[in-house]
Amino acid sequence: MKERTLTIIKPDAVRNKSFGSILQILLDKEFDVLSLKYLKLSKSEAEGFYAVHKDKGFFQDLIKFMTSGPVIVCALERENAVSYLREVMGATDPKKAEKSTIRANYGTDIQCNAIHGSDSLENAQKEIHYFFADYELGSSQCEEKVVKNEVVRPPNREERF
Ligand code: RTP
Ligand code: MG
Repeated sequence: MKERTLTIIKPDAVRNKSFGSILQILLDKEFDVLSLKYLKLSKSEAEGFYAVHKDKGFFQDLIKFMTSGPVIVCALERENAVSYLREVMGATDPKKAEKSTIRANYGTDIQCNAIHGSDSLENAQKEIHYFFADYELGSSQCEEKVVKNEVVRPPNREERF
């Protein structure tokens, strides 16, 4: 069944310019991109996103890391997207991750591990809506709404030029 999940390409992978390669891997693994944003998380956005870890010893370091530079947040769709993304990402600690995984190839250590992926379908829903409004998730949905409401439709390419 097709599922949606959320990935974040973390500040380390944006800083070292491996985000293009990571996105290409996801496309090659047949994830569809529903929406994508390049942004810098505020402290409160990062704290809210990782609230489940607020009592962990690594929480403050994690927030500092996640706000240290821009990230790319991306809503993805695929068959079994949640578990397959986790498989493609590899273990949290890149040193323990399977050799072919994104974290093994692009991560540095247990904190700077290049990529986030939702860990359950329920969290995926919550995390996608943390960053994206419904109308941002997929151009086909937008077009359908525009046509139904008989609002002015975006011109096609020929009409625009
Ligand atoms: P994520 O949520 O980012 O996909 O990572 P994950 O499920 O594999 O791991 P999780 O336990 O949820 O940890 C969230 C992120 O916190 C940082 N971390 N640092 N210093 C440490 O011991 C430590 N442990 C975790 C990592 O950036 C990890 O991905
Ligand atoms: Mg996690």
